[in-house]
Amino acid sequence: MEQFVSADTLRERFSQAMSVMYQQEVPQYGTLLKLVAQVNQQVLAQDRALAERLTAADDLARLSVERHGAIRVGSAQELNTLRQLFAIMGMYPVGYYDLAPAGVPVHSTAFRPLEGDALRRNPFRLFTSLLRLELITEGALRQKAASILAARQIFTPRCLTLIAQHQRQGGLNEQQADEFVREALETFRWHRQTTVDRATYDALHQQHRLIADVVCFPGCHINHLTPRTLDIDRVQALMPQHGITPKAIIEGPPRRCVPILLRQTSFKALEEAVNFRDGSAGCHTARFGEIEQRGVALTPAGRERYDRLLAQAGGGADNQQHQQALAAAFSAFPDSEQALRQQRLAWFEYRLTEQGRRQGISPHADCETLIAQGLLAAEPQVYEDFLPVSAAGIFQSNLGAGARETFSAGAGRAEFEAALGAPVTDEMALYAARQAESLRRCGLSDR
Ligand code: OOG
Ligand code: NI
Repeated sequence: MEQFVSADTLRERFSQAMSVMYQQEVPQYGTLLKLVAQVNQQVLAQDRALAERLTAADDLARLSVERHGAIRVGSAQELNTLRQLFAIMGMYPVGYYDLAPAGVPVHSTAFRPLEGDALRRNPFRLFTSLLRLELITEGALRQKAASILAARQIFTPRCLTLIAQHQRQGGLNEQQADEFVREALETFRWHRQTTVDRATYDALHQQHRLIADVVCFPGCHINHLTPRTLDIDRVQALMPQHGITPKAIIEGPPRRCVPILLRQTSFKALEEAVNFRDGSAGCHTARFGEIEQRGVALTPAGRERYDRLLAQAGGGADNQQHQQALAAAFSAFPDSEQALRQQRLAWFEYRLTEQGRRQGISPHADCETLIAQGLLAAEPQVYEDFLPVSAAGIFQSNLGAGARETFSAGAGRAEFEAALGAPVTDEMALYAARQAESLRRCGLSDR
């Protein structure tokens, strides 16, 4: 029987190829990567405990690989084919994010690995947004956008053949895998040549900048990649010295002793030269670089409290004020692993310690008591998903200072899943299952 290349290996190769391509396309992203690596080295030199934890978790080698990227597509068919393409790399749709209420005419999911082993091997995921054409108010323009999208094919013929072949034979051999990565990459490449004339671009841009970005190009260019930083505040502060203009604020929760969820910031999208079909030249602003720092995943109760405190904190004029307002609001949020466990605000993964295995434990024992006795250990589960308010903030920072119209669109999730051709996995169910499974392995009943 033929040897197939594993999904994890394909994802690893694909994300590497994407990174190389993006650094060539957007040199400033390469500068950001260097800055992030520098700051990571400084943090590790100053924080020996962290360095040891990362080494023990076998995380050090993967510190510099990208954690996520983002793309935007225009039609159900495109989204549906992406689902099939990403499945080959072990990336499945998790979570539903409706950004319309925040003034961004898209809804989204993240294609990502589901299992702990796959995430550890390479966590690369793609935040994928589907444009909601129905939110274009002017009928003629909506029709035009739809027909432009219907006429384009964002996948190479060979890529489609390889997807079908994978589905038939259950995998790809070494040579097909190489070809698959190369062909899949083409879908996400930048094209300086638009598929429309200047007037069409302007009309769509006028409706919403994002609409022009999705509709006017032959592919769905990768619009950013995001490495992991060990100190997001420091990188944000250092960006200007490196000729990089950061967005005004760091999105997400404030800095904490026990980091929660996801903090992210980006640099402003660059103006890039494009050519229109009528031969005229112009520019387009869509592509940027981002960094992220992840913390523990929150339970529904924890998440509800996070959302409430975030709304309460409001926004500050600049990042410093914003972070102060957040810190004040989040003083009401417990900041120790023990409190997060006891109040069931965050998800953990449990394992018996050496002593616990030797001694054995009663299935109904209390977790905190066992931890205090040194029989049980709890590891925070990293948040692997996204935050709609933060995502909207990242989008908005690249959409210019135009008016923020909000859209309201009902039945979003059902429509999205119909376009996708599959349900999205509920992220909470994944964290809950992982915690329950870990308790079961310890011989403890779920609580
Ligand atoms: C996606 C913006 C959201 C994130 O990390 O939350 C995002 C986009 O601009 O297409 O990437
Ligand atoms: Ni992002």
